[in-house]
Amino acid sequence: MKRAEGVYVWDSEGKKIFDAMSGLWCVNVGYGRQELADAASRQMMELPYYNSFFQTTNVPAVKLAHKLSQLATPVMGPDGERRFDHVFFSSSGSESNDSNLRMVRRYWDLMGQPQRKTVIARKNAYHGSTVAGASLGGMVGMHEQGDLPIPGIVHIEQPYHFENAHPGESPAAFGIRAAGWLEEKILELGPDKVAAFIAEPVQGAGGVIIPPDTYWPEIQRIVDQYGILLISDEVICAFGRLGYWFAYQKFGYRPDLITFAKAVTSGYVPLGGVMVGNRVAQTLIDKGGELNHGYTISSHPVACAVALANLEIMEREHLVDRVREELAPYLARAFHGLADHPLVGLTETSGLVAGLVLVQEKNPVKSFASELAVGMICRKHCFANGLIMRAVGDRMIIAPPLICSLAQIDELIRLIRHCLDLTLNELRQLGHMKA
Ligand code: PXG
Repeated sequence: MKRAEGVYVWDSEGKKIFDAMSGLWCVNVGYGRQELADAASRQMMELPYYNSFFQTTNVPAVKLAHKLSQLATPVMGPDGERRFDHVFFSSSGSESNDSNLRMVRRYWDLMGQPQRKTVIARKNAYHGSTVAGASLGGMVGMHEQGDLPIPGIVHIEQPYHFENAHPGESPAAFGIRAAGWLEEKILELGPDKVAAFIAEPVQGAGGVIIPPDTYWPEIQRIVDQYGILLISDEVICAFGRLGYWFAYQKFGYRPDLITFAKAVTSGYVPLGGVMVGNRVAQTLIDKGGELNHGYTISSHPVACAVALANLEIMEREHLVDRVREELAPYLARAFHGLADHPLVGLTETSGLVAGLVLVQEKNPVKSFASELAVGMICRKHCFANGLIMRAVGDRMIIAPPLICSLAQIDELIRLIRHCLDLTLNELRQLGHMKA
């Protein structure tokens, strides 16, 4: 890719492409924002770098931590208020989840329960590419390379109704049953051995897997009952993607740790981090003293300055409210309109993420043989026709920038339909679909 503006990127042959993936789920304010370049340049001249070890910090980092803690509004629960007054900065989602694993284990050591080591995660989850990130993630293809997961990380099945529900099981009933897999795993391991549960509010890289409404409340009940920490990995879902600053606000649960990265700077410069809830923060600080953890680039002043400017744009342009009130309902209506296409077996949206499943037959549903890699056929047509849409198996997914106009959403849906038609034609020619 060579250059970009708004929701479009241009490749090295000069071809204009609708970037319906916001880069990689991150360019929420769109491309070409002068303000972000200015913020970086100003900060580079004022203080390009200083470390945050040895009791030092820098002005943009303090301001950004304060801003983020205001956006991560407190939630009330049976054990009191969960507040997010502390932020640990890193440069990526992976490093943030590595930090989470260390903080969680340190927390339980300080609580006098060092045997609580195991973190429960989910199959098909994505939590990063470092050793801890890939171990927490549930991607078989990553586990196969490098002898992962590391000990002390186990996985339960994902809440994917389309694949994992019993015939005729309602989404509501399935959501409760899927959350129950967490309870089963806790009981199997022994509740006094379990440190935390980590999950994405909506699984992104796994193919936009949207849990039924009943799932998160039941997960909250279970983590409360067994007293385990809850890590909400919001690397994709935070900063307006689902119509809220943070996704726990949409689903109404109470995380202890919130992973963020990507759209905190709209991807313009690398920055990630963890919002550390009061339960963990107080223990780490009051009982633990110094936490021997940090990166050279933690709290990078330029990254923090760009993040502040990015959040300012989002506030000034009311992007989060706009997603929730206008764009998400508009996209949902338009995207569900694709369900009449012969290839489309399911359409789902949440905020500004959406996924559809390519199927060979719709009634009853018959999936394509996986060797056909039908998603890759569709993706090839998308790329060739000016549309970036991701394929995850047979699921085609999008996460467009939050600055999309309604006309651009219409344009996006037209492009998707056109590429579905081309895919259908190719599959017919190959004899995999009835003419
Ligand atoms: N958690 C989640 C939920 C993510 O989506 C990470 C952690 C890791 O962040 P870093 O910054 O270390 O990459 C991610 C990253 C895909 C894809 O195929 C998604 C991600 C990364 C690479 C590919 O959709 N998400």
